[in-house]
Amino acid sequence: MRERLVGLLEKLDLTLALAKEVLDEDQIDSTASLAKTARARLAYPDDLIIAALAGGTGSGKSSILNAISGEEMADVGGVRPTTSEPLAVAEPGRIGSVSGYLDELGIEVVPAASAPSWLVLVDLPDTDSVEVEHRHLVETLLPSIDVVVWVADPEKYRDESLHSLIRRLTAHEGQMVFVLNQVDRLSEEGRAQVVADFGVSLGEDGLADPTVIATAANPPSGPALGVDDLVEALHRLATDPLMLQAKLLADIEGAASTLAEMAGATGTDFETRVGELVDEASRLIGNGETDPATALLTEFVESLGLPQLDAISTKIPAAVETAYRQTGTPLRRRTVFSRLWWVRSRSAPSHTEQMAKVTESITAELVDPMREVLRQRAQLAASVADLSLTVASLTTR
Ligand SMILES: Nc1nc2c(ncn2[C@@H]2O[C@H](COP(=O)(O)OP(=O)(O)OP(=O)(O)O)[C@@H](O)[C@H]2O)c(=O)[nH]1
Ligand SMILES: [Mg+2]
Repeated sequence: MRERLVGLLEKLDLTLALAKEVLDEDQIDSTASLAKTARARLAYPDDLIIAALAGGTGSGKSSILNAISGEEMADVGGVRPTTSEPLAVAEPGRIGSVSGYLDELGIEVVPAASAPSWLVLVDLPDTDSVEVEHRHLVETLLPSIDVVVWVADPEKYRDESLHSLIRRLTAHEGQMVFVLNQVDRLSEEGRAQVVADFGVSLGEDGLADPTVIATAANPPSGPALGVDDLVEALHRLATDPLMLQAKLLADIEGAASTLAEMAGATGTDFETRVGELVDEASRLIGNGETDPATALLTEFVESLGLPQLDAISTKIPAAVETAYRQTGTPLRRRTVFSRLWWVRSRSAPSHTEQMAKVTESITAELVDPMREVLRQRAQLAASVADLSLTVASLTTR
């Protein structure tokens, strides 16, 4: 499978190379960085997962990290938001294999002797903070992480700031686990109700079968609850050979559909329409009606609705003028000397020859460049379609 994923990333690179010819840099930025991240992910071990704790401030992310790693690694606080920089913990022996990848993401990784060897756990700043950069950090980091553990508490599990993020990530359902923390503050009955309602709210976001785990990671009294269940759920993901594949496929599928949208439809009737256009524009130019010809050509280019044709649009008046010169009319018009007019018109090319030259000129100046833009887009669209089909064939396997 690994080779197939590498092959798929090569296809994505080829598609990106075509996209660079057709689309603006900022349109392909996110896809390019996704390709880079996916490649980097394939380079680190697949017998461990990087899981990040995300969610609102005070929900208990740092407390869960401490409970799982068995040490007080992260600050747990009363002054919110407590965590402002992401922090990862890993078993000392695994640090070497992931520190490069995490370093690229700006995440410091520290050793925790009792952390499971198959898990690198990242404590993220909150997702609902007034500190906007936290949210930004979370949004840019999440695509690089294998599993996200969304942590909520009994008061905030229906918060829009959490659910708006989930709705954008439904394709990644298989890489998400939900935790309802601080259940020690609820009665037995209340726990079941809130867990069920959390599941309902996630269903409303578009998730088919979300995993919701009730925990009390750091209750003021009594033992921690549910942390083992969470570890078990994460272990299932870590040992699922299809998990990483599913994540990368979902990422690439998302990239392919974004590119497909931007590549747009190329319009199969272009050749028929352009043939009629050139005939009509040439007739107008032949009659000296250059302004209506310019308007007609401009309207046609605009009707194609492609920003890449803007440069051609601006060349239309000059191209019409060049075509008009092919009729020889400017000379005839400028001449007041009737004898010269007579000599010129006798030696002037026939009307049919003139019209052929006008058509040729319009084609060379405007239609051929339009064809080139459309050809590049068609190539991109074909490449994107090929990419999507390959993803689909691997997804259903
Ligand atoms: N009652 C109860 N309190 C908890 C539990 N887990 C955490 N807390 C408390 O909730 C508060 C916030 O916990 P943190 O772990 O710092 O929460 P956080 O999600 O990391 O918060 P930020 O870093 O601000 O995003 C602390 O006072 C914890 O002691 C729990 O299971 N039960
Ligand atoms: Mg914290």
